[in-house]
Amino acid sequence: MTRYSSCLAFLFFVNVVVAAERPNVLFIAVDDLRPQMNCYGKDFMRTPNLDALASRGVLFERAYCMVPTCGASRAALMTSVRPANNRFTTHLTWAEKDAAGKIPLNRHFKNNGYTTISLGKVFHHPTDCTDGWTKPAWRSPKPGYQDDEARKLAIEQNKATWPEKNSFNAAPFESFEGPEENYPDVDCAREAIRYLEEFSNQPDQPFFLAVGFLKPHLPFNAPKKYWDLYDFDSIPMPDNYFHPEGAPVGAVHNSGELRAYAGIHPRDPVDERTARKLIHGYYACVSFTDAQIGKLLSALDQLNLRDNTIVVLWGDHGWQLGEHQMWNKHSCFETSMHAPLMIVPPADSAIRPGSRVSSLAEFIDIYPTLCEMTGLDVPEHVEGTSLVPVMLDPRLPGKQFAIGRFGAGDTIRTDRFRFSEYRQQGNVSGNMLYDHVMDDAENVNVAPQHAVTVEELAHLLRSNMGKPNPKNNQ
Ligand SMILES: [Ca+2]
Repeated sequence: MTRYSSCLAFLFFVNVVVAAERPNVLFIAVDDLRPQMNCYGKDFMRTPNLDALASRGVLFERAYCMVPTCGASRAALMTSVRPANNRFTTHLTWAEKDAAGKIPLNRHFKNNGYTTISLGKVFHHPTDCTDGWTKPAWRSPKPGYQDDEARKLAIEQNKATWPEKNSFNAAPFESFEGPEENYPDVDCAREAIRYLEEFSNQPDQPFFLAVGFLKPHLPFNAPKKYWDLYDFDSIPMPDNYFHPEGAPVGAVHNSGELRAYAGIHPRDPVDERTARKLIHGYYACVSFTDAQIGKLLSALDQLNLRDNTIVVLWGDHGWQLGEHQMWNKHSCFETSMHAPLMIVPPADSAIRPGSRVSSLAEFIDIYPTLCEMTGLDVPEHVEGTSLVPVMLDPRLPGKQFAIGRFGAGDTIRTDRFRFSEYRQQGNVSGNMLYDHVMDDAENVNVAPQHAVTVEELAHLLRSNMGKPNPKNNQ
């Protein structure tokens, strides 16, 4: 053996040994899940598995997405690059285009010896950053609606009633009495367990298994038994089913995503009965997804993978369930930006199970956090900071601000305030300030009364927000 080849053999050996000791990662994304769980203080929610997950690890009480829409949020999280007005802007964002040359999280793990698998919705596009996966990303072929006749009829009725709509979806909810295996998310959990079984037979090979559930994204389609966990008659309307006072033009949207669905008027406020039905459907879908996550956690236990597997759970952004008479995401309000984040460490960690971190966290922080927890280097381009210090000691002050954006708005959250600034043709066209000590529902814009705070926060926002992508300037 030459000195060169023995050196290579040694390096290979070191790599294998280190890789074998590295913890696995089960990376769970839940589409459009806001912190609507029992463990986030919503004590009427039936989310036993998510609550159990929180008790196994660390719950971030104030984690924020970077952009409240699917593709853009996921691209920022998966690359740890801040969004800008020409980077990560829509639900159709491609991470590999808007962050070309940056190593995405999946590829970083693959490059470091992990088997990386994508099941369900992880990136918005299944073929985004595809060379970061060991196998092509997999999605269930099962249909989202179980009653296909009802689906077709609803679309026709939608077209006939409101031909002025731009697109025509079926009903925004479905309660199904048949077998739950017919839904794509159940199929996705089944596939994930199949992989976990495979991985449990290869204990020396670390894995990064990404599993992206589709619910509670619209339409709120779930088996009837999950709807039955909640009583329609006791579902309340939001306390603030009205527009916020003094919000600038463009801050409040018209819930366009919802309005494509059958039975939803193209412009008028959603009537109270439909609003409560939507809220009921969202709750049902949260519990439905909770049950799928429970299957994954049980499989981890049964396959003896629990002790050496990090579990990360994130919803890709918040959701307005009628607050400010808005539905969907797509705003700079707290309801759109605030999202669930939980991280469960391996068994030998010094991180205390059941910890809650109340300091601010940004979704770009997930990437370097996972690097630190698995002993991987942090690539130079990464803009987030590891959350491990606050996970070890939740009393630490943590991040001083969380910055995000949507459309023409840039927004910053500090411990006390949320401040957002809107631009047209590069000039500031409006702003809004909410004092969370006085008004945590963000009902009254107090920017006009707090000029000094506005100036300070505008400066903090502008000096720390994402840099535009020079390649996207036309
Ligand atoms: Ca989403």
